[in-house]
Amino acid sequence: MTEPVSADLADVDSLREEGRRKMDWARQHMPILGSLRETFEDERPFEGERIGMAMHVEAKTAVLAETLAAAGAEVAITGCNPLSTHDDVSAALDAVEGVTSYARRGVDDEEYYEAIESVIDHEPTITVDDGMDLVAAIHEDYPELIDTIVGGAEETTTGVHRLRAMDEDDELDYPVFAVNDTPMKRLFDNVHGTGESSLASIAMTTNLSWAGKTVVVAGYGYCGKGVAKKAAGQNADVIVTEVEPRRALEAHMEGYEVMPMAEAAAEGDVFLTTTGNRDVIVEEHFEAMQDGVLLANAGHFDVEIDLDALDDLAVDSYEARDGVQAYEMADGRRLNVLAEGRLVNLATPVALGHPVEVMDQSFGIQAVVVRELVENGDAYEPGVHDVPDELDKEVAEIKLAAEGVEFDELTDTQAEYMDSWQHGT
Ligand code: RBV
Repeated sequence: MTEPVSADLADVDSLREEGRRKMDWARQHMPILGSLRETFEDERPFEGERIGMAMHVEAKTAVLAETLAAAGAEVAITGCNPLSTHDDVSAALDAVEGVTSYARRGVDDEEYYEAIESVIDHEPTITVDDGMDLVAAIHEDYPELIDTIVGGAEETTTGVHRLRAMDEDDELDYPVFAVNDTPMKRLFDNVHGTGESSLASIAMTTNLSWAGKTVVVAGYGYCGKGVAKKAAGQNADVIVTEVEPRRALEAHMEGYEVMPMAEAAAEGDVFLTTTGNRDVIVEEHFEAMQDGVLLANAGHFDVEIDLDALDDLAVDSYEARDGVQAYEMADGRRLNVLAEGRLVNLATPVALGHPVEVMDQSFGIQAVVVRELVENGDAYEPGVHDVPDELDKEVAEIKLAAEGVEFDELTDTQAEYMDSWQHGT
């Protein structure tokens, strides 16, 4: 079991101050959570609930945790990636009434899972996950808690993918909302968030330019689309690799070059994986790459680039810059891996995660989904559930109101027309 982060850090007070400053900044740009928080503070709808969270513990996530606590919940949180925690934010969050944070940056696998167990020790009634590690640990090691768990929410593509596989096997024993799959999340967070923050993190970590580069984007799902679009927008030539024929065709029609990784390997200056699958860049690709290439991953887990094979091929390896590990090949070529192949937008030393505005949307959905579980949890069977469309629209409307954007409403005649099949030529 891990101690809360505050017990574990030197100079906690100044860390807290810095963490609080980051949270205050994020909060100023999160009108959706701000609006929900006002009602939550008045009504305290989560009184008596214990919310266990495993998420990237940085400023925006901290604002979500604080919002859930403001609604009356007892919140226990840890990280969902060994490198994405901001210790100052974790310390500031741990000082918030009703919140305990166990997140530390740079934990090893054992410490990572110990912190998850510490969260589970709070006996959560609701889980909020990013990647499904919390749901998995509860089902594997603490199944006795499942009876009192109302439900959960899952933030990311990989987590939803794992949950659906678990559900198919009839192994998922409580309801979980697929927050990732709802429009207000994935059309913004996955596309714009991943696109902007991955490129920003790579640029800040390397101080290198996008213009004039050839960027190979592996995977043309929502994340890959965002990365490809933003890289092209920064004047890079973009190559897309895909395994799904319609996505390959979409990328082709969008104007990108599409080719197998075996060919792209020799062409690229920067490689960015977004597939959610393992072994996307492997030995045969490393062998074909040019000197000086950058290798980075934007998928949830560090399985897309085969670092063991790269390590075996290398005659030397050294830290070329903070967050950049160079692997030198026998022929002198250097292949540079960012953030140990972990989520590049969150795991480099300078990474800040997705921009605040998109996380406000994703976390706005998280907050209303938790409210739905508290209010109507009994109505949901164990298994993966789509976010009810009304909740997704509610969050969109709060955001539009905050932006001062007005939009049209259907007239009664239009609504009737849309609902009928009788109107023809
Ligand atoms: N993500 N969180 C952040 N807190 O800064 N940035 C990205 C943050 C989430 C995003 O929603 C994505 O689905 C997930 O991280 C991948 O782990």
